[in-house]
Amino acid sequence: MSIVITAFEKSPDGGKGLARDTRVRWALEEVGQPYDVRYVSFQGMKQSDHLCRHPFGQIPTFEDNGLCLFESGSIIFHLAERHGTLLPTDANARARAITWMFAALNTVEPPILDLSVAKFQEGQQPWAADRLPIVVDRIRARFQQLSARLGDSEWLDGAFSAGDLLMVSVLLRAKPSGILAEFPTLDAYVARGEARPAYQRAFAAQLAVNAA
Ligand code: GTB
Repeated sequence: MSIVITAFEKSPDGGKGLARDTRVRWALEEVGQPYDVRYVSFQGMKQSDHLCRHPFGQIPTFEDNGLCLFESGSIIFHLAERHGTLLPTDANARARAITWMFAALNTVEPPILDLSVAKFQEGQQPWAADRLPIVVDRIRARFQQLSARLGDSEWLDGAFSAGDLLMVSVLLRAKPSGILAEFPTLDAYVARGEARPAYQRAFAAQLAVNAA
């Protein structure tokens, strides 16, 4: 087995699969590539042997035959390009699927991440209670737009792609807050992603390590 990824020694989410190694595991399962996992602690991530793999001292990373990558989006893009099935072969359809990968990471994920910051990093600030509804409303506005675009479609643009894999992964992070459930179209879309056998295998693999 030559692919090695990194993941939290113990994810703070206790097995909910919300850390970003899960999306990489999911992509590896979708493309049928076996992998090993090197587990790292928060302290270990900041040590030189991890920093040489990840300049920002984070997980996940990906190594395969001398290639070392970081950033979950780039790892999934690499897997999709190298192993097929996660990106269409038609050039225009492929460009649209890649567009959805960027949309997931650049347009939908930031307001969701902002909620974690507002709750867990800024929660004690005197202005936190005023800011929280603003942050939540930004997520709702994005979800409204995404929901309108998805409509009755099964996936974002034709067959399931790396764009869907990233979008579902990003949306999952909004599940614990209850905001995802406010959008039945997106809730059902995420459930379709979670029902995929490859996702189930990825989820089970991280759960085996992270369950409290
Ligand atoms: N843009 C990078 C990517 O997409 O790969 C972001 C990588 C990143 O944020 N990694 C996080 C990390 O290593 C883990 S996933 N953090 C440690 C550090 O920065 O020191 C983020 C995450 C963490 C915890 C939960 N959770 O408990 O629910 C969810 C997501």
